[in-house]
Amino acid sequence: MREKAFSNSWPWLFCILWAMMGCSLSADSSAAIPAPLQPQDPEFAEAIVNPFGLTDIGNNATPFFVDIDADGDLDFFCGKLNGDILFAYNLNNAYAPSFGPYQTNPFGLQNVGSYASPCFC
Ligand SMILES: [Ca+2]
Ligand SMILES: [Ca+2]
Repeated sequence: MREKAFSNSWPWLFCILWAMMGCSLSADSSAAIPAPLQPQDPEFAEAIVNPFGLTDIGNNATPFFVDIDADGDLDFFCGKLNGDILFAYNLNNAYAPSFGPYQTNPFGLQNVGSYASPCFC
């Protein structure tokens, strides 16, 4: 009987220890953990226009990035409203991309008439 009473007291003992630890942790952790950001208070860095050497190619641009030369970085394809597809190699690397000059309809691609939208699967 005494053994059973002892085993029944473990949950209570655990709760008491947990509460004691929780009290000390909550006092320390409240100062260390910053308040979570709220969705209504986002902070954005200043906008960068045409980064990585890419320039404005007009309305209805449909960019797509794929590693066409298998060198480990993504290269740039972009469909145009007039049906052309522009292409630029990533001349740097995957971590700091820098794109070369645009080529129009390379690799045997042809103008598709309007609203070109390249996609690689
Ligand atoms: Ca590449
Ligand atoms: Ca490259």
